[in-house]
Amino acid sequence: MPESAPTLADQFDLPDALTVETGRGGLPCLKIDTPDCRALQYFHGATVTNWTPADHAPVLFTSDRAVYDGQKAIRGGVPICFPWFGGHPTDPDAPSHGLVRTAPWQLLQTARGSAGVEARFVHHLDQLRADYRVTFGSTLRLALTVTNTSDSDQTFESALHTYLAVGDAARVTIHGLEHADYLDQLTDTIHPQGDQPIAFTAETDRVYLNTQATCVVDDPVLERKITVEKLGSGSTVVWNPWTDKSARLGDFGDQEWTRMCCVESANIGDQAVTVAPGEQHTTAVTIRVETR
Ligand code: TA6
Repeated sequence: MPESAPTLADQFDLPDALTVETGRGGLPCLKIDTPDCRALQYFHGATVTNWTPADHAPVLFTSDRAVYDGQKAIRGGVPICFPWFGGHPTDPDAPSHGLVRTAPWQLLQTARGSAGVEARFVHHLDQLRADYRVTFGSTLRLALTVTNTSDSDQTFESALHTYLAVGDAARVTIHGLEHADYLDQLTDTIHPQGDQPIAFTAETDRVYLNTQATCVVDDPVLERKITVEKLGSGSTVVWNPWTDKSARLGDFGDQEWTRMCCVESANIGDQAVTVAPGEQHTTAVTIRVETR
């Protein structure tokens, strides 16, 4: 468990920009408040739960029913799926989406830079180290760097499981993945996306394969476009639970599916990453928003 917020504040607070605070559930978090944006990042899972750039409504969605007990993954923002995505490949008792979204991360550094306020967290697993640098400004930059600290090759999956806030999921379109193939996780079958953008008409749970494409979520209700640009990610996951799955999620409101969609920058399956001893791999995501 990280140290208490007050002791961390002395080391990491940045005047007029960032404070270490006690957040929901008594969990420590970083509160960012600058002319460029307001944001929150919890030590739990290093989960960014809010990013609201100046002159815009919140860009990330976090469920009103999210649980902040220091055990469960926070439902919303940007949970980090690592070192596997979804179910563990061999251990049915292992937690879904890996080990780190439900663990406390260690805050290493806070700093101001030209792109905004930066926070650096780290989390150590047995053979891999995860360094996570987030820059909060007029754009949101997320960089997950995995280092192989063992003496043999290590293969991992990852996803920055980004929940985006939208006015009505049934009316958004997601552009950029035209002509990519996707694995439909609901049927375990592969399909071509074709030349049309993605639109939600039912539960949608797709892993787009072997794509480095930038995605644009076009939201006619909030009259904005959210761009998700990525480097070091070969898969993109698009998810909306729609009605029935929403009703089955205890930490998600039955109607909250209308206010969110996930566009996740990932490395899954054939796009899993293998790093040699001492080597590193970085997935970097930049999220920006513009009025339509
Ligand atoms: O990213 C899509 C997905 O894999 C869906 O299958 C759904 O399970 C979602 O992640 C959320 O997973 P969670 O374990 O947080 O409920």
